[in-house]
Parts: sequence; structure tokens; C-alpha cells
Amino acid sequence: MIASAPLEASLVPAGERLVVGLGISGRAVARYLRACGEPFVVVDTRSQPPGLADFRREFPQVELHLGSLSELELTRFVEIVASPGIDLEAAGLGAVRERVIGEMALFARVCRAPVVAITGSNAKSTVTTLVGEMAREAGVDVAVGGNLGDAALDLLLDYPEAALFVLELSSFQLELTPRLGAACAAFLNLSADHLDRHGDMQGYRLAKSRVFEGAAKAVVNAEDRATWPEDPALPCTAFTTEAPGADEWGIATRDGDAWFCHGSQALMPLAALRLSGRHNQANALAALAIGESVGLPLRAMQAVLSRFGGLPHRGEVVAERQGVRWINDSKGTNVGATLAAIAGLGETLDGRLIWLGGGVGKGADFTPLIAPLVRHAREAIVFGEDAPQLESLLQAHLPTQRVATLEEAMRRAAAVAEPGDCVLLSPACASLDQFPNYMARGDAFRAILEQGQEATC
Ligand code: UMA
Ligand code: ADP
Repeated sequence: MIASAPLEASLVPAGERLVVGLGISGRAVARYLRACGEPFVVVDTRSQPPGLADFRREFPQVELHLGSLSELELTRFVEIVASPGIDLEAAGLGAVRERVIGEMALFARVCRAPVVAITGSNAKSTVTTLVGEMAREAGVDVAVGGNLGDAALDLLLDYPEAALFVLELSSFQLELTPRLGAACAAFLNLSADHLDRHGDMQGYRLAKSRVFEGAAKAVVNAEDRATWPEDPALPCTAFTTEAPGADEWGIATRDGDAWFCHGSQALMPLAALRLSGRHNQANALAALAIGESVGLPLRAMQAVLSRFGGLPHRGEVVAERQGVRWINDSKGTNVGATLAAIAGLGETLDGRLIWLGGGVGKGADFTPLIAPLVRHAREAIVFGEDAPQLESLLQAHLPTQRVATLEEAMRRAAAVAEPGDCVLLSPACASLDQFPNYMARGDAFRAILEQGQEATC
């Protein structure tokens, strides 16, 4: 449902804007500008962007350019609203950088309700969903989205009465957001990702740290200093999977059992958490810290932690065949995520792991995968664009097989797996060389199993 009347909030500065990108974010910006009654032009560097026909139907009057931005006089626009997937330099927007903003910059200007902003290399979607569920359980009129699900500006149009926005934000979104002004800004963890876009870890961290701009409170990871804000005046609460300090959220033993605690206060036994793995215990603690910072009651938060079974494509058990578990962790799109998935599974393995990985590595160093794979894996099976790099790194350390596709990887896995083993698709890479996105990759994994194609030779 989209508001058709002009919104009350008027956008400053007034004037014509250029919306770059016809994806989810660009379309949300276009809808929002139309609802505000503001003029705009749309461009996409691709000749056939997804959803083109739908866009033309929805916006028949809007001027649309497809192809290079060089044909447009960029200084004609008061602002350029770029989609997160756009590499500004590669698209030719570097020279007009001071005019370029992102969807979240517009959102921050006009949103009047408090915002919980959640970033980090991994766990964003899980923690965002947990906090959203906790707010809902507490009876708060909450809107949840951002880098996950609905775009932030779509939420603003669809839920004008929302009392709280819980948003997952990527480094791409944050680097185009000068001042977010969140009620609570959480930076969960930092490990290598998107280095092809951000250049190095410093650039990546800097982009993510923008989440703290104008924030009232921060939630950070006590075990990862890179997540802490530079500003010492920003009130900060930390979570840890160790015993917590006075105002920290952590895990401590009470009468022989492990409990989630806030300082010295025991909150709930670890055994009551439905999600499994140490990384998900950290995620539960982060959600508790964030929830408390915006006043959510403990009872509602406990209820959600004890029933939430996880999102699809994150450590999802898809099948069990001849004593072999098949797990879809397609959202493991960087090395840090895959390390967490292997560590979480390692605790539960009777046999060995058959690891399926590969795709677009985004310039990451895969070396940290060697030790856990040697410890837990029977074989590594690699496919996709960066398979040669993975193969040459791993083959000296454990049996490694390079194949062309996911389906071939699954056939090989079925052939070598023994009862008690676990086949884990947690590729440590983006999927975009062979799939539209990580969901399509996870869906393909499931479909191959459902059709029994992994067993055919
Ligand atoms: N593209 C072009 N030319 C254009 C516009 C886009 O080639 O003119 C390409 C981009 O380089 C990219 C692809 O199109 O490869 C998609 O980019 P986009 O910015 O159009 O993407 P949207 O459909 O608008 O979706 C974006 C986020 N996508 C990215 O950041 C790549 C979505 O996050 C997000 O849900 C959505 O906005 C709403 O906020 C997805 C994602 O993969 C889940 N995010 C990355 C991640 O989680 O690692 C950051
Ligand atoms: P994001 O939205 O940041 O990608 P998700 O919640 O979707 O995060 O989880 C993505 C992947 O990250 C999961 O499939 C899992 O392998 C891994 N993961 C989840 N929680 C953590 C954590 N706390 N630390 C490291 N990796 C994690």
C-alpha cells in the first residue's frame, strides 16, 4: 500500500533529483519522491535492469535513461541518490561525490520515529529479525527492513504510524548516509568483506562506523574493538560471550548451568535459546542489549529467544539422508560467516564435514579457513569464479575437489559422505557469478535435494 498524497515532510534542498539504479532501493526512492511530489529522473547503467517493465508501468511519466551516466549533465541535479550496489567511481559519480547521497540519507531526514540501526559484517539479519520480533511481542508498532526485506523508504510509506523502525544496514548504505541519528546504533562484528568496494579494512570499517553518526546510544561487541565508536561521549553497552562486566551482556555460570546475564543479573538459561551455536549466543546477547536500550521488556525478549528458530539460508538443516545432514548456509557470503558456521557445527558433528564453497570472493583472504577445515572436514568441494584460488590454497592441507557447479559439488558430496557426516553449503563467497543472489543459491541447494539430483551420477 503506497501513499498517494504528498507527504507532510518536505525534502530540502528542493529541486530535481537523479535516482541512480532501478533495483529495490532505487524503486523505493522513486516511490518516495513521487509521494513527496518532488521531481526526479532515473538512470540505470544496465541496458536491461530487473523490473524494467514494471517500472515503466508504475512511473509512465518519469524520464528514464539506460546505460552510461556520461550522457547526463550531472550538475543539473540538486542531489544524486545512488543505489547501494553502485560503485561510485566505476559509474562515473566520483567527480560529483558531494552531491551523492543514498536512500538512508533521505530516510534519516524525514523519519520522525526512533530508529534502531544494526550493522556488522555478519549476523545483521538475525539480530534485526530478533529485535523486530521482540518489539512486536512487546506490542510495539514496529517496521523492520533495510538491507533485509523491505527497503527503508518503502517502510516509511507503508507504515506511516510505526512507533519504531528496526533496520539492517550495510556498509554500502551507510557510506552514503551522512547522519543517521539512530536511537540505538549497533555494530555487531567486523571481518573482511566487500574489500573490492571499500579498498581495505580501514575503509570498510569507516563506512560501517557511520552508523554511530548522531546516535543516542550504541551497542558494540566487547570482543571486537573495531566495532567501538571513536566518540567517547556516546553512551555504549557491550556484549560478550564471556562473563560480563558490570554493565555488559554476557554468559556466566549459575549453579552449574550457563546463563545469559546482564552484569551480575542472570536473565535466562542458555539452554532456553532455540538457535544453536556460539555465534547465535552472541546474536541473542546483542539483541537483548539493543532491546533494552529502546525499553523493550525482558519478558517479551525472552519469549522470542526461546521460540525463534532462525532465518532461511542461515545454518538451515534441509535434509537428512542415509545418516548425512545437508545444511544450507548460503548466506555465509564471507570468510567470517563461514568460520562461525563451521565452529557452530563443529560442536555437534559425529562424523566429518563435507564443505561446499566458492563463488565471488570479493578480494578476501581465504587463509583463515584452512585450520577449521583441516580440523573438521573430510573434503572441500569448490565451485564458481574463485574456485581455482580456493583449490590452490586448500589442496596442500586437505582433500580438495574443484567442480564447475553447485549441482556437481552436491553429487561429489553425496558420493564421499559417510553416515554421521554433514554437507555444509557455506560458500564464504557471494553467489553473483552463478545465481541472482544468495537466496537463489540456497533454493537451488534445496531443490537439488528435493529432486534427488545429488544422488544421480
Ligand atoms: N547495478 C548496476 N547499475 C545500476 C544499478 C545497479 O549495474 O545502475 C548493479 C549493482 O552493481 C549490483 C546490482 O545491480 O550488482 C544490485 O544493486 P542495487 O543497488 O540496484 O541493489 P537493490 O536491488 O537496490 O538492493 C539494495 C541492496 N543491494 C546491494 O547492496 C547490492 C539490497 O541488499 C537491499 O536489500 C536493498 O537495496 C534494499 O535496501 C542485498 C545485498 O546483497 C540483500 N546487500 C549486500 C550484503 O548484504 O552483503 C550489501
Ligand atoms: P548478515 O545479514 O550480516 O549477512 P545473517 O544473520 O544473515 O547476517 O547471517 C549470515 C551468516 O553469518 C550466517 O549464515 C552465519 O554463517 C554467519 N553468522 C551468524 N551470526 C554470526 C556471528 N555472530 N558472527 C559471525 N558469523 C555469524
